[in-house]
Amino acid sequence: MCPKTSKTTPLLLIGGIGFVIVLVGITGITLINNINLSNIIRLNEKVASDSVSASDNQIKELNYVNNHPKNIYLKLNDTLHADDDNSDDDDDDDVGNGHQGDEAAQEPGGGVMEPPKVSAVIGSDPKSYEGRNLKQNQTTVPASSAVNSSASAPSAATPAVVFPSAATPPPVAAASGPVLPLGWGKDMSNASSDGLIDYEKRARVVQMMEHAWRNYKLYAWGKNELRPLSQRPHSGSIFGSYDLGATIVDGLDTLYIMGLENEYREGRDWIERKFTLDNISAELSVFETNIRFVGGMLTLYAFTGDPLYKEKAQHVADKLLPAFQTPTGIPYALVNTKSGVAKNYGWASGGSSILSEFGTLHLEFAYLSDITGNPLYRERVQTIRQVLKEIEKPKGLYPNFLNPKTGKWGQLHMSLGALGDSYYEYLLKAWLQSGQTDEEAREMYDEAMVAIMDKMVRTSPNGLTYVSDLKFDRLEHKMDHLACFSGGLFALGAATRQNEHRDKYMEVGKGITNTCHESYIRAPTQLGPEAFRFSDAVEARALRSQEKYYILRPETFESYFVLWRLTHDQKYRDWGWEAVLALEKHCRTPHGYCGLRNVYQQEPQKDDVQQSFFLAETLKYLYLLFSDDSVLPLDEWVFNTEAHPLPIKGANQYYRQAPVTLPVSNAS
Ligand code: DMJ
Repeated sequence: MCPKTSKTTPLLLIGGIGFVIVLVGITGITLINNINLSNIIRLNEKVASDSVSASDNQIKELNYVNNHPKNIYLKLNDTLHADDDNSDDDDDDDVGNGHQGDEAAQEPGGGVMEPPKVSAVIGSDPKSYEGRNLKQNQTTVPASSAVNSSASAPSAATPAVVFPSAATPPPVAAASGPVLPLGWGKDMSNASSDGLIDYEKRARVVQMMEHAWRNYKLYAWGKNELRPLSQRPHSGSIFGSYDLGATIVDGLDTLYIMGLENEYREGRDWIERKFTLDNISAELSVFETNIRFVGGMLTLYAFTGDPLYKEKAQHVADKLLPAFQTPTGIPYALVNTKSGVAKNYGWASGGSSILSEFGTLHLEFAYLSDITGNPLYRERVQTIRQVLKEIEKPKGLYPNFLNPKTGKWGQLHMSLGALGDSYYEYLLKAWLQSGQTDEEAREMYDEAMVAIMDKMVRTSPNGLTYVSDLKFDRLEHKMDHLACFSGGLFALGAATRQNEHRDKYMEVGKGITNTCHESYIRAPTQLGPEAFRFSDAVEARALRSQEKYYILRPETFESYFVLWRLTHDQKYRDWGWEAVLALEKHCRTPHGYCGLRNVYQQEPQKDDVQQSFFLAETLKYLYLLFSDDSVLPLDEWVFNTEAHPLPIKGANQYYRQAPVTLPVSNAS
């Protein structure tokens, strides 16, 4: 034994040394190749640690092929043209293609698809508006005909998955079933046959989204927002330091629409395993939590049919319900997720609730009732509606403050910007969401907007249309950036009903959008200030230091998008592209996007906050601006105020209505 051992020992030693040399060599090469990937590795470690308990069968089948909104058309046409001899097999050519002063401050292409057609009054009038149409056929397809019909392997027409960035990390865990065939590479090689997709510009927006998401993942994963300069989480946001993943929930539908599959999977996975409001004692804004978390989850549920999102939406909404326990049913602004204690902001006029907050719950709560079968949520917002319908309105206008105990108005301040804005938005959109059956909402919208046009919309000496705030009887000739969404709102009001106000709505909508663009191009940064004023001396410029900032807000781009869809006037895309370039020049940093402290400086200081709405809204609207009209068509989808698209009842197969059940919520 011993001699044998002594002979073999040197051989083993030599062999071992050789093995170690080879191993070190391989490792060295690998390290060199990966030296610039350290951040990605770090990122994947972070995700992997989150994923440690997730087994494959916990990852729900995503079923993009059948459920992705871009494929609605393929499926619809498969159904509608099944017997159509004229249809060719060219599917390959189808391209999937603060409101309250917050912090006090959407193809076809060849094949069976026809080019987008339209109606002037969306969904009802066969004539085009200004010769432009959206989509003529408003088709309802039984849910069974398209959704979940085949979780099959990708067909020959399914393009390879090509992701824009080599830095995209691998999936956390493989999902069973087909993989997302969004076909970015095919789109690019096929070029636009109908001229409606601006591939290059849209790809740039996708890259921006990747950059924003990647850095959020690196430095703030699971936290609410990112501080790009300090490369750490932003705990001073409206959702505080609680790990609610606001950027994940807010940005996830944008990832889905853009086809960023890996990123989408990571976000869904985080929501499944980490997102909860149980066992935390957070004092949350009812409004912000609703529009970002409930709204985000509802859109994801509509897109995917994944019950996870329905459950989470209901979970969040239930946490908000205690805020509605007031004598009038007008909810408080803030609610503690543990105790259920609710209250209003100390600064709000005489303990008032805020119009843009309690008035911006209707879309989400109504849809939640329809997909859960629980009427309770709709009842809550219907109560708010009745209070607002019956209350006397000074000069036909809605003041920003309403006391939830007395049901009386607070200070007579009216605004289409901070504190008022999205209330008006939800009147029109509740009617649209209902399939244009909620006439009460449309009437309230028309009455309010006619009063606003009369009392608050003005034209500057040089012809700029703006909507001014009104304080008691005095116009303050100032317009908030937040009010820039109203260009699109007026235009959408015009495009959806042929009434006596239609031409005026369109004129005002275009005018406001133009003015907001002016507020951008009059700043050296080409980005617009938080508020801008009109006087004999200035037009569309901020005067006060505290209104010169830009926090990555979306409202102006939202109006560019809506006006583009309704008119196809190239200028709206040009304006959007100007904005993309300005964002890239001034707001992009190596680690995400920041707002600016003063848009009038050549080299403005950055604010070190990447707002969650930058991913939810700003980049989504810019992406849709460069997409064709079949991506989230406006006669099938209505956007909540955080740009989360919700399906239109009777017009959209993804509405996913549930049978009505008895109320089950125990949180009322
Ligand atoms: C978003 O949260 C929503 O658009 C809200 O209605 C207003 N404020 C921000 C974006 O600026």
